[in-house]
Amino acid sequence: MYTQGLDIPKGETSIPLGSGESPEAARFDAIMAADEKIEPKDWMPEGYRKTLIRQISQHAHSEVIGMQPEGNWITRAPSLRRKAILMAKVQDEAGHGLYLYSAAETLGVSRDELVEQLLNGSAKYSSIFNYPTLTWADIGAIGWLVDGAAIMNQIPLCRCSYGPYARAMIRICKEESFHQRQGYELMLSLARGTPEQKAMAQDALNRWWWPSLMMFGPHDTKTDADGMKSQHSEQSMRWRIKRVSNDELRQKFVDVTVPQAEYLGLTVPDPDLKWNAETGHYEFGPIDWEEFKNVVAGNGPCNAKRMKQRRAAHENGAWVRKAALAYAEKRAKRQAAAA
Ligand code: FAQ
Repeated sequence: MYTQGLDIPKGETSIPLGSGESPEAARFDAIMAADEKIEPKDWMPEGYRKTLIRQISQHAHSEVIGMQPEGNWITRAPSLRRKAILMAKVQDEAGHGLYLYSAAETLGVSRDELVEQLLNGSAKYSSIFNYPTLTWADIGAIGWLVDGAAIMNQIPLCRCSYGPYARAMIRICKEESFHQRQGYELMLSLARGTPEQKAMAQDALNRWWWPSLMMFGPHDTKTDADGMKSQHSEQSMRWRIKRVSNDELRQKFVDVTVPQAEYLGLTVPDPDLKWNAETGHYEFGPIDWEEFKNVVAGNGPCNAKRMKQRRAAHENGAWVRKAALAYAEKRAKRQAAAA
């Protein structure tokens, strides 16, 4: 059974593509070289398959766990319009989880196995969803910053070399774009509202800014004193799973988002933030990787709560899975009898 983590067979990490030793591997290499898609029935290196299962399943888990911080506000949305928008958004996240579990299943792993890995703690989900949504402005900040970061990361995944993942990402990105806009619009309403509402928006930006930068994952190279470095990027980029590195995406996000904060009249909580006219990019202060490691290790503000709620939802949904299975069996029997 597939387990999470860097479980790539020895020797394969240093091989750029399929290795070219067999006709199938040579074909894999040719598909990569032509920048075409690998499909489920194509031969693929074991490391490629495992890397995809790891990334796609972590992504699926993130979408599903990501419903919790926002779901927390559905009953307290300040108007019917805001409630309808939020409900639609949270439902979209569930849909994203489903497309992604389905894409992962094409790699020969079952959804049950993947869910089990999440529930037993061997699979990760995005660090960002372990932070609390304390005020209504947090819903705006999630849409603007978290969905904004998610789109930045996911647009290049539409060109991922694995067909089912790339195709799932195209639809997901369209929906994420609506999510980002509704978040920004919510922040704009608050920023143009009463002084208390503007302060609430600023407070949400203060709390979500740094965790949003952490979402992109560790640095590409070992630049930090604590040695945080992306382990998978190099190989994943050779396999054209990742098309743009963690740091490049983070920088793009900062460059796009800082002017948006200025338009809102809000201050990005980073005293080191400054425009560099020579590079054409914003420079920003150091990321607290200790906080990131701590959250990923399960010790963030809401990890225990998120997993408790996810386990309860799984247990409470057991009858639905049982009923769906019984129905499928009944239909299959009927169809067999009719044939
Ligand atoms: N949190 O070597 P790398 C969303 C782990 S969806 C936790 O750079 P990789 C929509 C990483 O897994 C948000 N762990 O890894 C939404 C690895 O550990 P492992 C999710 C993280 O895979 C909005 C280790 O660190 N998006 O927001 C994180 O090449 C609102 C080393 O890292 C995706 O999953 C993190 N932030 O690059 C929903 C997008 N970052 O597995 C609801 C697809 C890194 O060896 C509401 N995923 N780690 O144990 C990706 O693009 C990549 O997997 C990265 C990480 C970029 C996240």
